[in-house]
Amino acid sequence: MPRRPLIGITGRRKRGDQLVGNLDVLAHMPVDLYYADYGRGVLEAGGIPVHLPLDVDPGDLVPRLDGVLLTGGADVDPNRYGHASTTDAFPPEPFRDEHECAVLDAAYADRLPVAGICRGLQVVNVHAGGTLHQDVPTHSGFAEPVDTEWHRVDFTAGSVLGGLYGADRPVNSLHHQTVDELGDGLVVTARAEDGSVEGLEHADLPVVAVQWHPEMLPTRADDPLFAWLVGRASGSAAA
Ligand SMILES: [Mn+2]
Repeated sequence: MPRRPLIGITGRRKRGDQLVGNLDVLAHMPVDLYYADYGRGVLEAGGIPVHLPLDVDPGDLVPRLDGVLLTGGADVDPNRYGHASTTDAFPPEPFRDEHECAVLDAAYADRLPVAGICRGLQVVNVHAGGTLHQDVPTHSGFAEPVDTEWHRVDFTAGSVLGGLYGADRPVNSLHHQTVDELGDGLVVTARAEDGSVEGLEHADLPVVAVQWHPEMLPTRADDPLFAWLVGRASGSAAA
């Protein structure tokens, strides 16, 4: 690979007092963080992960990247898709919603490859005008180890995800929301056995998103989604 592509990784904001063992005097300080396994997946696929701080204007930073990974996290604020909130299990972080929608605006403007994982898939859908089911407990495997194979996913033949993963595969399931109405320009290319949306692609842009967490599975180092993202970001069109 002639040049290892830079992949921007989004994250969330906490307060110092939400970090176990942190100094009391730092309790009010903002902390930006993301789970390192997202970065490891990018590294193992040959890319270089860079964190996108929430205070940076995505319009300034995203055009300097080669690709973007939208990561998991809290619920998208239902106000963003015109619904009243019906759950407080994972309170929204509207600041992050705003930031990630601006990241997508900038990435789409430059046709950068975008991968979404879990909340990332949901942000892609809401950004495109779609809506979410706010609580789907049958997909909330939060009490089991994170690599537990929770349900099967079936992929659409001929789609990007179908090309990456084949006909089907077992996945983990660490989400309590799913896609309801599909956003403009998006195509569902993976579903769980109960019909829930587990994968999306954009009809015209290099955007692929999954509802499960490939970075938490033992197959992470060889996961095709990370390979697709880094491959597209390096211009080698892996899929
Ligand atoms: Mn699921």
